[in-house]
Amino acid sequence: MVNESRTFPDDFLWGGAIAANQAEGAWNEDGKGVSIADVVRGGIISGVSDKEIDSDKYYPSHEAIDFYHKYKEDIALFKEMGFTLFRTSINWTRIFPNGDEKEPNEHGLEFYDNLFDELIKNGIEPMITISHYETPMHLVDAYGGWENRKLIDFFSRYCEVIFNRYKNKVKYWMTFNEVNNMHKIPFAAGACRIEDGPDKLQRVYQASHHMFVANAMAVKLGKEIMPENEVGCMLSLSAFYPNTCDPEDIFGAYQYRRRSLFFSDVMLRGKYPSYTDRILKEHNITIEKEEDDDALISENTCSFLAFSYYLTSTYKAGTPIFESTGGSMGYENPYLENSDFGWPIDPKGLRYVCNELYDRYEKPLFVVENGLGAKDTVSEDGKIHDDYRIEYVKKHLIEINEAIEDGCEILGYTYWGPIDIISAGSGQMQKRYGFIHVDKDDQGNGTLKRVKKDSFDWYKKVIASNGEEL
Ligand code: BGP
Repeated sequence: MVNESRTFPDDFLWGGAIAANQAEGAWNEDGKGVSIADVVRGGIISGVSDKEIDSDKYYPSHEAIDFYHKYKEDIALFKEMGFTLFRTSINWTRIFPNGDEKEPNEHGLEFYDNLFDELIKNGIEPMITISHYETPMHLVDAYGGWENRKLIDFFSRYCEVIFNRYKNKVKYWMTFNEVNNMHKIPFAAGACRIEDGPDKLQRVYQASHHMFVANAMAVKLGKEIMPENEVGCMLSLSAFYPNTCDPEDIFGAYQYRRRSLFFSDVMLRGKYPSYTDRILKEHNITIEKEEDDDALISENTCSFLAFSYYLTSTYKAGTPIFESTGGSMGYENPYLENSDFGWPIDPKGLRYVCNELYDRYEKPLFVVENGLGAKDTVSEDGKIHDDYRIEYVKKHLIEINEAIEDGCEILGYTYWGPIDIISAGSGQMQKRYGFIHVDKDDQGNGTLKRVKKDSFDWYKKVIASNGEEL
Protein backbone atom coordinates (compact mmCIF):
# COMPACT_ATOMS: atom_id res chain seq x y z
CA MET A 1 0.00 0.00 0.00
CA VAL A 2 1.17 3.49 -0.77
CA ASN A 3 0.36 6.29 1.56
CA GLU A 4 -1.59 9.01 -0.24
CA SER A 5 -1.54 11.82 2.32
CA ARG A 6 2.18 12.42 2.41
CA THR A 7 3.36 14.23 5.52
CA PHE A 8 6.87 14.56 6.80
CA PRO A 9 7.55 15.32 10.47
CA ASP A 10 7.34 19.05 11.23
CA ASP A 11 10.98 19.14 12.24
CA PHE A 12 12.24 17.15 9.23
CA LEU A 13 15.44 18.77 7.99
CA TRP A 14 15.76 19.60 4.28
CA GLY A 15 18.88 20.56 2.45
CA GLY A 16 21.89 19.56 0.42
CA ALA A 17 25.31 18.04 0.91
CA ILE A 18 28.78 18.58 -0.49
CA ALA A 19 32.35 17.85 0.58
CA ALA A 20 35.03 20.51 0.98
CA ASN A 21 37.47 18.89 -1.45
CA GLN A 22 34.88 18.64 -4.21
CA ALA A 23 33.71 22.24 -3.93
CA GLU A 24 36.03 24.65 -2.15
CA GLY A 25 39.12 24.75 -4.33
CA ALA A 26 41.68 27.20 -2.86
CA TRP A 27 43.69 24.11 -2.14
CA ASN A 28 46.80 25.95 -0.99
CA GLU A 29 45.38 29.21 0.34
CA ASP A 30 45.56 30.66 3.82
CA GLY A 31 47.93 28.06 5.16
CA LYS A 32 46.02 25.00 3.99
CA GLY A 33 48.06 21.82 3.73
CA VAL A 34 47.88 19.11 1.08
CA SER A 35 45.12 16.55 1.55
CA ILE A 36 44.83 13.15 -0.09
CA ALA A 37 42.27 14.60 -2.52
CA ASP A 38 44.77 17.24 -3.67
CA VAL A 39 47.29 14.80 -5.09
CA VAL A 40 44.80 12.88 -7.16
CA ARG A 41 44.31 13.30 -10.89
CA GLY A 42 40.81 12.10 -11.63
CA GLY A 43 38.52 11.48 -8.70
CA ILE A 44 39.64 10.70 -5.16
CA ILE A 45 37.74 7.42 -5.39
CA SER A 46 39.38 6.03 -8.50
CA GLY A 47 42.01 8.52 -9.65
CA VAL A 48 45.76 8.11 -9.82
CA SER A 49 47.56 9.67 -6.89
CA ASP A 50 50.86 11.44 -7.36
CA LYS A 51 53.69 11.59 -4.90
CA GLU A 52 54.49 15.18 -5.77
CA ILE A 53 52.18 17.77 -7.24
CA ASP A 54 53.09 18.46 -10.86
CA SER A 55 52.16 21.99 -11.92
CA ASP A 56 51.51 20.85 -15.50
CA LYS A 57 48.82 18.44 -14.49
CA TYR A 58 45.17 19.01 -13.68
CA TYR A 59 44.00 18.23 -10.18
CA PRO A 60 40.25 18.67 -9.86
CA SER A 61 40.27 19.63 -6.18
CA HIS A 62 42.63 22.54 -6.67
CA GLU A 63 40.01 24.95 -7.92
CA ALA A 64 36.83 22.82 -7.84
CA ILE A 65 33.93 25.29 -8.05
CA ASP A 66 35.72 27.86 -5.91
CA PHE A 67 33.17 27.59 -3.13
CA TYR A 68 35.91 28.97 -0.87
CA HIS A 69 35.43 32.40 -2.41
CA LYS A 70 31.89 32.09 -3.68
CA TYR A 71 30.10 30.58 -0.72
CA LYS A 72 28.03 33.69 0.00
CA GLU A 73 26.55 33.63 -3.48
CA ASP A 74 25.86 29.89 -3.19
CA ILE A 75 24.34 30.13 0.26
CA ALA A 76 21.97 32.82 -1.01
CA LEU A 77 20.75 30.28 -3.58
CA PHE A 78 20.41 27.55 -0.94
CA LYS A 79 18.38 29.96 1.14
CA GLU A 80 16.17 30.70 -1.81
CA MET A 81 15.45 26.98 -2.10
CA GLY A 82 14.53 27.01 1.58
CA PHE A 83 17.28 24.76 2.96
CA THR A 84 17.10 24.31 6.69
CA LEU A 85 20.32 22.28 6.78
CA PHE A 86 23.50 22.15 4.75
CA ARG A 87 26.04 19.36 5.02
CA THR A 88 29.66 19.97 4.16
CA SER A 89 32.98 18.81 5.54
CA ILE A 90 35.67 20.68 7.34
CA ASN A 91 38.79 20.13 5.31
CA TRP A 92 41.16 18.70 7.92
CA THR A 93 44.14 20.31 6.15
CA ARG A 94 42.79 23.82 6.63
CA ILE A 95 42.86 23.25 10.39
CA PHE A 96 45.95 21.04 10.69
CA PRO A 97 47.88 21.42 7.44
CA ASN A 98 50.10 18.41 8.13
CA GLY A 99 47.84 16.72 10.63
CA ASP A 100 50.42 16.27 13.39
CA GLU A 101 50.89 19.86 14.56
CA LYS A 102 50.01 20.77 18.12
CA GLU A 103 48.36 24.07 17.25
CA PRO A 104 45.74 24.67 14.58
CA ASN A 105 45.87 27.11 11.69
CA GLU A 106 43.81 30.12 12.70
CA HIS A 107 43.06 31.14 9.10
CA GLY A 108 41.41 27.81 8.47
CA LEU A 109 39.34 28.07 11.63
CA GLU A 110 38.23 31.56 10.62
CA PHE A 111 37.08 30.37 7.23
CA TYR A 112 34.67 27.88 8.78
CA ASP A 113 33.53 30.44 11.35
CA ASN A 114 32.60 32.73 8.49
CA LEU A 115 31.00 29.95 6.48
CA PHE A 116 28.89 28.71 9.40
CA ASP A 117 27.91 32.26 10.39
CA GLU A 118 26.77 32.94 6.85
CA LEU A 119 24.67 29.76 6.84
CA ILE A 120 23.14 30.48 10.22
CA LYS A 121 22.42 34.09 9.25
CA ASN A 122 20.44 32.65 6.34
CA GLY A 123 18.47 30.27 8.51
CA ILE A 124 20.49 27.20 7.51
CA GLU A 125 22.00 24.87 10.07
CA PRO A 126 25.44 23.48 9.16
CA MET A 127 25.98 19.71 9.45
CA ILE A 128 29.59 18.58 9.42
CA THR A 129 31.57 15.63 8.17
CA ILE A 130 34.82 15.68 10.09
CA SER A 131 36.75 13.62 7.55
CA HIS A 132 35.49 13.34 3.98
CA TYR A 133 38.43 11.89 2.01
CA GLU A 134 40.56 14.84 3.17
CA THR A 135 43.20 13.35 5.45
CA PRO A 136 46.43 15.37 5.40
CA MET A 137 48.85 13.83 2.89
CA HIS A 138 51.63 14.15 5.44
CA LEU A 139 49.86 11.57 7.59
CA VAL A 140 50.03 9.15 4.67
CA ASP A 141 53.67 9.80 3.87
CA ALA A 142 55.05 9.96 7.38
CA TYR A 143 52.76 7.49 9.18
CA GLY A 144 51.01 5.29 6.63
CA GLY A 145 47.54 6.72 7.23
CA TRP A 146 45.06 4.92 9.46
CA GLU A 147 47.20 1.80 9.55
CA ASN A 148 49.12 3.72 12.17
CA ARG A 149 47.61 4.00 15.64
CA LYS A 150 49.12 7.45 16.08
CA LEU A 151 46.38 8.83 13.86
CA ILE A 152 43.92 8.35 16.70
CA ASP A 153 45.68 11.09 18.65
CA PHE A 154 45.94 13.44 15.69
CA PHE A 155 42.28 12.97 14.86
CA SER A 156 41.24 13.43 18.48
CA ARG A 157 43.17 16.66 18.71
CA TYR A 158 41.48 17.85 15.50
CA CYS A 159 38.06 16.95 16.93
CA GLU A 160 38.82 18.67 20.19
CA VAL A 161 39.72 21.88 18.37
CA ILE A 162 36.73 21.97 16.04
CA PHE A 163 34.22 20.87 18.71
CA ASN A 164 35.37 23.64 21.02
CA ARG A 165 35.35 26.19 18.28
CA TYR A 166 32.03 25.36 16.61
CA LYS A 167 29.99 23.73 19.36
CA ASN A 168 27.47 26.57 19.33
CA LYS A 169 27.13 26.53 15.57
CA VAL A 170 27.01 22.88 14.59
CA LYS A 171 24.69 20.34 16.17
CA TYR A 172 25.11 17.33 13.86
CA TRP A 173 28.60 15.88 13.31
CA MET A 174 29.73 12.79 11.44
CA THR A 175 33.13 11.22 11.88
CA PHE A 176 34.28 9.46 8.67
CA ASN A 177 32.52 9.71 5.34
CA GLU A 178 31.50 6.29 4.04
CA VAL A 179 33.79 4.54 6.50
CA ASN A 180 32.79 1.12 5.18
CA ASN A 181 34.50 2.01 1.92
CA MET A 182 37.71 0.88 3.63
CA HIS A 183 37.34 -2.38 1.72
CA LYS A 184 36.76 -0.82 -1.65
CA ILE A 185 38.85 2.33 -1.61
CA PRO A 186 41.27 2.27 1.33
CA PHE A 187 43.20 5.31 0.09
CA ALA A 188 40.14 7.58 0.02
CA ALA A 189 38.46 6.16 3.12
CA GLY A 190 41.46 5.38 5.29
CA ALA A 191 44.36 7.32 3.80
CA CYS A 192 46.38 4.14 3.50
CA ARG A 193 48.03 2.70 0.46
CA ILE A 194 46.67 -0.82 0.65
CA GLU A 195 46.76 -2.78 -2.57
CA ASP A 196 45.08 -6.08 -3.32
CA GLY A 197 47.26 -8.88 -2.00
CA PRO A 198 47.51 -11.53 0.70
CA ASP A 199 47.88 -9.05 3.54
CA LYS A 200 45.12 -6.76 2.37
CA LEU A 201 42.41 -7.82 4.80
CA GLN A 202 44.76 -7.85 7.77
CA ARG A 203 45.65 -4.26 6.99
CA VAL A 204 42.08 -3.14 6.28
CA TYR A 205 40.78 -4.55 9.56
CA GLN A 206 43.65 -3.10 11.57
CA ALA A 207 43.23 0.35 10.05
CA SER A 208 39.46 0.11 10.59
CA HIS A 209 40.02 -0.74 14.24
CA HIS A 210 42.02 2.45 14.64
CA MET A 211 39.17 4.35 13.05
CA PHE A 212 36.68 2.73 15.43
CA VAL A 213 38.75 3.85 18.39
CA ALA A 214 39.03 7.32 16.88
CA ASN A 215 35.28 7.37 16.30
CA ALA A 216 34.68 6.45 19.93
CA MET A 217 37.14 9.15 21.04
CA ALA A 218 35.22 11.67 18.96
CA VAL A 219 31.94 10.61 20.59
CA LYS A 220 33.56 10.86 24.01
CA LEU A 221 34.97 14.30 23.31
CA GLY A 222 31.61 15.32 21.89
CA LYS A 223 29.87 14.34 25.12
CA GLU A 224 32.41 16.27 27.19
CA ILE A 225 32.69 19.40 25.06
CA MET A 226 29.20 19.74 23.57
CA PRO A 227 26.73 17.48 25.40
CA GLU A 228 23.77 19.01 23.56
CA ASN A 229 25.11 18.00 20.15
CA GLU A 230 25.17 14.72 18.26
CA VAL A 231 28.06 12.70 16.84
CA GLY A 232 27.04 10.12 14.27
CA CYS A 233 28.73 7.74 11.89
CA MET A 234 28.37 7.76 8.12
CA LEU A 235 28.32 4.81 5.74
CA SER A 236 27.67 4.10 2.10
CA LEU A 237 24.65 1.82 2.33
CA SER A 238 23.21 1.13 -1.05
CA ALA A 239 21.40 -2.22 -0.77
CA PHE A 240 22.54 -5.63 -1.98
CA TYR A 241 19.96 -8.02 -3.37
CA PRO A 242 20.52 -11.66 -4.20
CA ASN A 243 20.82 -12.08 -7.95
CA THR A 244 18.32 -14.99 -7.91
CA CYS A 245 16.41 -16.97 -5.33
CA ASP A 246 19.22 -19.53 -5.27
CA PRO A 247 20.02 -19.88 -1.55
CA GLU A 248 23.70 -19.48 -2.43
CA ASP A 249 22.95 -16.04 -3.85
CA ILE A 250 20.74 -15.18 -0.91
CA PHE A 251 23.23 -16.07 1.79
CA GLY A 252 26.07 -14.56 -0.23
CA ALA A 253 24.19 -11.28 -0.48
CA TYR A 254 23.62 -11.42 3.26
CA GLN A 255 27.32 -11.89 3.92
CA TYR A 256 28.23 -9.19 1.44
CA ARG A 257 25.92 -6.84 3.29
CA ARG A 258 27.61 -7.68 6.56
CA ARG A 259 30.95 -6.58 5.13
CA SER A 260 29.46 -3.08 5.30
CA LEU A 261 27.15 -3.34 8.29
CA PHE A 262 30.12 -4.55 10.33
CA PHE A 263 31.17 -0.90 10.52
CA SER A 264 27.84 0.45 11.80
CA ASP A 265 27.49 -2.60 14.07
CA VAL A 266 30.70 -1.62 15.86
CA MET A 267 30.02 2.11 15.98
CA LEU A 268 26.33 1.93 16.93
CA ARG A 269 26.19 -1.20 19.07
CA GLY A 270 29.59 -0.65 20.63
CA LYS A 271 31.13 -4.05 20.07
CA TYR A 272 32.56 -6.28 17.41
CA PRO A 273 29.58 -8.34 16.20
CA SER A 274 29.37 -12.08 16.85
CA TYR A 275 30.16 -12.95 13.23
CA THR A 276 33.56 -11.22 13.42
CA ASP A 277 35.56 -14.10 14.91
CA ARG A 278 34.90 -16.47 12.07
CA ILE A 279 35.87 -13.85 9.48
CA LEU A 280 39.10 -13.09 11.31
CA LYS A 281 39.93 -16.76 11.71
CA GLU A 282 39.20 -17.71 8.13
CA HIS A 283 41.35 -14.90 6.80
CA ASN A 284 44.16 -15.14 9.29
CA ILE A 285 43.56 -11.70 10.67
CA THR A 286 44.72 -10.57 14.07
CA ILE A 287 43.53 -7.17 15.20
CA GLU A 288 45.94 -5.60 17.62
CA LYS A 289 44.05 -3.78 20.32
CA GLU A 290 45.08 -1.87 23.40
CA GLU A 291 43.58 -2.77 26.71
CA ASP A 292 41.02 0.02 26.91
CA ASP A 293 39.87 -0.05 23.29
CA ASP A 294 36.87 -2.32 23.74
CA ALA A 295 35.59 -0.40 26.74
CA LEU A 296 36.02 2.91 24.95
CA ILE A 297 34.12 1.61 21.93
CA SER A 298 31.32 0.19 24.04
CA GLU A 299 30.88 3.31 26.15
CA ASN A 300 30.90 5.72 23.23
CA THR A 301 28.50 4.73 20.51
CA CYS A 302 27.19 7.09 17.86
CA SER A 303 23.78 8.61 18.38
CA PHE A 304 22.60 8.49 14.78
CA LEU A 305 23.37 6.73 11.52
CA ALA A 306 23.92 8.85 8.44
CA PHE A 307 24.27 7.21 5.08
CA SER A 308 24.53 7.70 1.36
CA TYR A 309 22.17 5.91 -0.97
CA TYR A 310 22.40 6.07 -4.75
CA LEU A 311 21.79 2.63 -6.19
CA THR A 312 21.42 -1.06 -5.50
CA SER A 313 23.50 -4.01 -6.61
CA THR A 314 22.90 -7.71 -6.82
CA TYR A 315 25.10 -10.48 -5.57
CA LYS A 316 25.81 -13.66 -7.47
CA ALA A 317 27.22 -16.72 -5.73
CA GLY A 318 30.93 -17.13 -6.29
CA THR A 319 31.79 -13.43 -6.16
CA PRO A 320 34.51 -13.08 -3.54
CA ILE A 321 33.13 -11.24 -0.55
CA PHE A 322 36.20 -10.18 1.34
CA GLU A 323 39.01 -10.54 -1.14
CA SER A 324 37.88 -8.08 -3.77
CA THR A 325 38.46 -4.36 -3.63
CA GLY A 326 35.44 -3.49 -5.75
CA GLY A 327 31.98 -4.81 -5.31
CA SER A 328 29.65 -1.86 -5.20
CA MET A 329 28.54 -2.45 -8.77
CA GLY A 330 27.03 -5.91 -8.86
CA TYR A 331 25.20 -7.61 -11.63
CA GLU A 332 22.65 -5.89 -13.73
CA ASN A 333 19.16 -5.81 -12.38
CA PRO A 334 16.65 -6.30 -15.21
CA TYR A 335 13.96 -4.54 -13.20
CA LEU A 336 15.84 -1.26 -12.97
CA GLU A 337 16.96 1.45 -15.33
CA ASN A 338 20.40 2.92 -15.18
CA SER A 339 21.52 6.55 -14.93
CA ASP A 340 23.67 8.15 -17.65
CA PHE A 341 26.62 6.87 -15.67
CA GLY A 342 25.43 3.29 -15.32
CA TRP A 343 24.11 3.48 -11.77
CA PRO A 344 20.88 1.50 -11.30
CA ILE A 345 18.05 3.76 -10.13
CA ASP A 346 16.07 2.12 -7.34
CA PRO A 347 13.84 4.33 -5.19
CA LYS A 348 12.17 1.35 -3.49
CA GLY A 349 15.60 0.20 -2.37
CA LEU A 350 15.82 3.31 -0.22
CA ARG A 351 12.69 2.30 1.70
CA TYR A 352 14.18 -1.16 2.03
CA VAL A 353 17.47 0.18 3.40
CA CYS A 354 15.80 2.56 5.85
CA ASN A 355 13.73 -0.30 7.23
CA GLU A 356 16.69 -2.65 7.34
CA LEU A 357 18.78 -0.13 9.28
CA TYR A 358 16.07 1.00 11.64
CA ASP A 359 15.10 -2.58 12.45
CA ARG A 360 18.72 -3.37 13.20
CA TYR A 361 19.68 -0.35 15.29
CA GLU A 362 16.58 1.60 16.31
CA LYS A 363 18.64 4.75 16.18
CA PRO A 364 17.72 7.85 14.15
CA LEU A 365 18.69 7.72 10.50
CA PHE A 366 19.81 10.59 8.31
CA VAL A 367 19.82 10.35 4.52
CA VAL A 368 22.80 12.60 3.93
CA GLU A 369 23.53 11.67 0.32
CA ASN A 370 21.20 10.78 -2.51
CA GLY A 371 21.06 12.29 -5.94
CA LEU A 372 21.27 11.87 -9.65
CA GLY A 373 24.54 12.43 -11.49
CA ALA A 374 23.54 13.12 -15.09
CA LYS A 375 24.87 14.57 -18.32
CA ASP A 376 22.94 17.83 -18.34
CA THR A 377 22.75 19.98 -21.42
CA VAL A 378 22.28 23.69 -21.54
CA SER A 379 19.36 24.34 -23.91
CA GLU A 380 19.17 27.11 -26.47
CA ASP A 381 17.19 29.21 -24.02
CA GLY A 382 20.23 29.03 -21.75
CA LYS A 383 18.38 26.86 -19.25
CA ILE A 384 18.79 23.32 -18.03
CA HIS A 385 15.58 21.30 -18.21
CA ASP A 386 16.35 18.45 -15.86
CA ASP A 387 12.98 16.78 -15.46
CA TYR A 388 14.82 13.43 -15.07
CA ARG A 389 16.44 14.76 -11.89
CA ILE A 390 13.09 15.91 -10.53
CA GLU A 391 11.71 12.47 -11.26
CA TYR A 392 14.61 10.80 -9.45
CA VAL A 393 14.40 12.89 -6.30
CA LYS A 394 10.63 12.77 -6.20
CA LYS A 395 10.57 8.98 -6.29
CA HIS A 396 13.21 8.70 -3.59
CA LEU A 397 11.41 11.18 -1.34
CA ILE A 398 8.18 9.21 -1.70
CA GLU A 399 10.02 6.12 -0.47
CA ILE A 400 11.57 8.02 2.44
CA ASN A 401 8.10 9.09 3.36
CA GLU A 402 6.93 5.50 3.16
CA ALA A 403 9.79 4.46 5.43
CA ILE A 404 8.73 7.10 7.94
CA GLU A 405 5.20 5.70 7.79
CA ASP A 406 6.72 2.25 8.33
CA GLY A 407 8.00 3.54 11.65
CA CYS A 408 11.58 4.54 10.84
CA GLU A 409 12.89 7.65 12.53
CA ILE A 410 14.48 9.73 9.78
CA LEU A 411 15.83 13.11 10.76
CA GLY A 412 16.33 14.67 7.37
CA TYR A 413 17.40 14.58 3.77
CA THR A 414 20.39 16.31 2.26
CA TYR A 415 20.42 15.94 -1.51
CA TRP A 416 23.90 15.21 -2.79
CA GLY A 417 25.41 17.96 -4.84
CA PRO A 418 22.70 20.67 -4.78
CA ILE A 419 25.18 22.66 -6.83
CA ASP A 420 27.37 20.99 -9.49
CA ILE A 421 30.68 19.96 -7.98
CA ILE A 422 33.47 17.68 -9.09
CA SER A 423 32.72 13.98 -8.99
CA ALA A 424 34.48 11.92 -6.36
CA GLY A 425 34.50 8.91 -8.65
CA SER A 426 35.93 10.47 -11.78
CA GLY A 427 37.06 13.98 -10.92
CA GLN A 428 34.91 15.19 -13.77
CA MET A 429 32.42 18.04 -13.87
CA GLN A 430 30.24 16.39 -16.48
CA LYS A 431 28.69 14.12 -13.91
CA ARG A 432 26.36 16.79 -12.60
CA TYR A 433 24.07 16.47 -9.60
CA GLY A 434 23.11 20.08 -9.02
CA PHE A 435 19.89 22.02 -8.86
CA ILE A 436 22.34 24.79 -9.73
CA HIS A 437 24.52 24.52 -12.82
CA VAL A 438 28.15 25.62 -12.67
CA ASP A 439 29.89 26.61 -15.88
CA LYS A 440 32.99 24.48 -15.88
CA ASP A 441 34.16 21.55 -18.00
CA ASP A 442 36.25 18.47 -17.37
CA GLN A 443 39.47 20.25 -18.28
CA GLY A 444 38.78 23.00 -15.79
CA ASN A 445 37.65 25.64 -18.29
CA GLY A 446 34.62 27.84 -17.67
CA THR A 447 33.41 31.00 -16.00
CA LEU A 448 32.14 29.20 -12.86
CA LYS A 449 28.89 31.09 -13.32
CA ARG A 450 25.94 29.63 -11.42
CA VAL A 451 22.60 29.09 -13.19
CA LYS A 452 19.41 27.62 -11.70
CA LYS A 453 18.11 24.45 -13.34
CA ASP A 454 14.40 23.54 -13.51
CA SER A 455 14.90 21.29 -10.50
CA PHE A 456 15.77 24.37 -8.42
CA ASP A 457 12.19 25.66 -8.36
CA TRP A 458 10.84 22.18 -7.92
CA TYR A 459 12.98 21.50 -4.81
CA LYS A 460 12.01 24.91 -3.45
CA LYS A 461 8.35 23.92 -3.69
CA VAL A 462 9.04 20.58 -2.01
CA ILE A 463 10.70 22.23 0.95
CA ALA A 464 8.10 24.99 1.22
CA SER A 465 5.35 22.37 1.44
CA ASN A 466 7.42 20.18 3.81
CA GLY A 467 7.33 17.40 1.23
CA GLU A 468 3.60 17.44 0.58
CA GLU A 469 3.98 18.72 -2.95
CA LEU A 470 6.37 16.51 -4.81
C1 BGP B 1 29.99 9.26 -2.41
C2 BGP B 1 30.87 10.30 -1.81
C3 BGP B 1 30.71 11.65 -2.36
C4 BGP B 1 30.18 11.71 -3.74
C5 BGP B 1 29.17 10.70 -4.12
C6 BGP B 1 28.81 10.62 -5.59
O1 BGP B 1 30.70 8.07 -2.46
O2 BGP B 1 30.71 10.39 -0.42
O3 BGP B 1 31.87 12.36 -2.08
O4 BGP B 1 30.82 12.41 -4.66
O5 BGP B 1 29.56 9.43 -3.71
O6 BGP B 1 29.82 10.00 -6.30
P1 BGP B 1 30.39 10.57 -7.65
O7 BGP B 1 30.85 11.94 -7.35
O8 BGP B 1 31.48 9.67 -8.05
O9 BGP B 1 29.25 10.55 -8.60
